Amino acid sequence: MRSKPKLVVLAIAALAIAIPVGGVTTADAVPPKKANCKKKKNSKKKKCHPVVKQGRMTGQGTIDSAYGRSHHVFRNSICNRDKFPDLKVMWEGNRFDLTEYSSPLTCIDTAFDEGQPRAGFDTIVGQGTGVLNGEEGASARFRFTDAGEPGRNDRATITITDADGNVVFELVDERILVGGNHQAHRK
Ligand SMILES: [Ca+2]
Ligand SMILES: [Ca+2]
Repeated sequence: MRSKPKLVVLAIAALAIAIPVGGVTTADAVPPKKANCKKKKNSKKKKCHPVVKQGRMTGQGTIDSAYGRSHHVFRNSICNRDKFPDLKVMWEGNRFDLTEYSSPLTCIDTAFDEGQPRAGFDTIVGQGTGVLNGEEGASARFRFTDAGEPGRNDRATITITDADGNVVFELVDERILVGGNHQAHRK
């Protein structure tokens, strides 16, 4: 009957795992940020787009908006990585350079069609810190979509905030109508 105490210990261990302290697991306490989820209209449910782990997007675009004519460039934005931040945004004599991602770049496959070449995704979502007109401490959130060719159907969403937290530039789902092209790549 030597195995009995061992069984009791195992049972207690199993109970300890099943009932987390305070009834809240770590996963509950820190909900993951889901850049790929959007709340559906007239529904409490969120629709989540598939996240793609491999690929990259390159692109640039010129847009006329309430902030004047702007130009954005990203030369090599790699899915699921936080290396090589390279977003530049220029408008009306202002310039923002992304210098660090605050989380890995998310690549998602939405209802848009990236066209050729097939990349398996069409949209990148990212955020990070950077330099605004030579001053550090600014930040940006952005979302770029490749909707195939020509580039005029590609989309850009950008919010740039200065070191004091003021929004200094914003595009919300604007088509790149003046010129440019976003291009998703599988590798
Ligand atoms: Ca798609
Ligand atoms: Ca495109």
